[in-house]
Amino acid sequence: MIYTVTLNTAIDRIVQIDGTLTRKKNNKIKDVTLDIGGKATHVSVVLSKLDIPNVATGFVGSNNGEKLIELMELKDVHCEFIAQEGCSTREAIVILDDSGEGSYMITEPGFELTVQSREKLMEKLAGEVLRNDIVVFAGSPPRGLDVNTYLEILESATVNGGKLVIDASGDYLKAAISLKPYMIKPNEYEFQELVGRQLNSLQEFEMEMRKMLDSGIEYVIISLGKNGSLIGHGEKIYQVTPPKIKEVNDTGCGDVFVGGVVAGLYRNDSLEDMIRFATALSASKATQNGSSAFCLEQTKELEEFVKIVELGQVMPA
Ligand code: TA6
Repeated sequence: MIYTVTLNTAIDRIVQIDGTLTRKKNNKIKDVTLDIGGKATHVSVVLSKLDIPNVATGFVGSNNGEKLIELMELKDVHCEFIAQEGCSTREAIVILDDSGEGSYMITEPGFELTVQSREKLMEKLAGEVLRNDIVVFAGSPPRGLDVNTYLEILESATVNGGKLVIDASGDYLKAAISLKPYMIKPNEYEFQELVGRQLNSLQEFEMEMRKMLDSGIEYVIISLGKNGSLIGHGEKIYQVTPPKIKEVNDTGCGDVFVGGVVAGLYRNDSLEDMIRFATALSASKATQNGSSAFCLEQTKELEEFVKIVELGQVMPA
């Protein structure tokens, strides 16, 4: 089974502005829609779309959590969230305009977890996650959750041999590394923060990635936004360039990419097939308005335009 855990779920309010968002001007709204937010939730959307069994868990607030669950069930995601009484799931405001320069994202901090809520989640994960189940933790931690408690939650998913996939940042990512996760997916800035220095060339990234892989992390994936990703597994490190598309909304692209990678792992795809699929899927997401929207037919078409180059290869003379 695959579990996706969103500790700080969100409902995305996608606000489409007429023209370019400008300060000191009455910016007119063209359209407002609600979509799934919170990162690991998006991974579940991808898996469910591909008929891959998965459980979406984490926390919602009892005041409006039903709305998020409704949005997820519309996309056939099986939800087992823990609802904390008297709290509201946060809103993430995503502003799109006609500038073609990407979205603005403004996120609320979310509610503080009670000890009871987090114990419920830990019991659930410790009791249900079996050996070799994949458990994806993605997104920001809830307000006030300290690093040690975050680590305890992660550990609860590993007691019976669950494999951790971590999309986190800062001290939380650093702490997660101590558990030798199966996969990490920082962006380029988060990775540099993790290794504690600025990396000035592809070779420097490659070197640090190799150290991480040698330390026992199976997959080290660095997302580079529009520039694609660096993907390392075993001895191999690839530089991946996505296809050119007309970007509409970049929000959620990284999460959908993780969903594509996890789907590839579940299907036992070759590394190259997995990379190609996840990258094309994420590119398809960027062409859509919604933060959890993508198109599988378009993904198929985009796959052939994904460029994959293996790093560290000695070129024939
Ligand atoms: O990556 C996009 C997204 O999942 C949005 O849908 C939004 O809800 C946000 O990220 C939440 O990110 P955060 O880092 O605050 O957990």
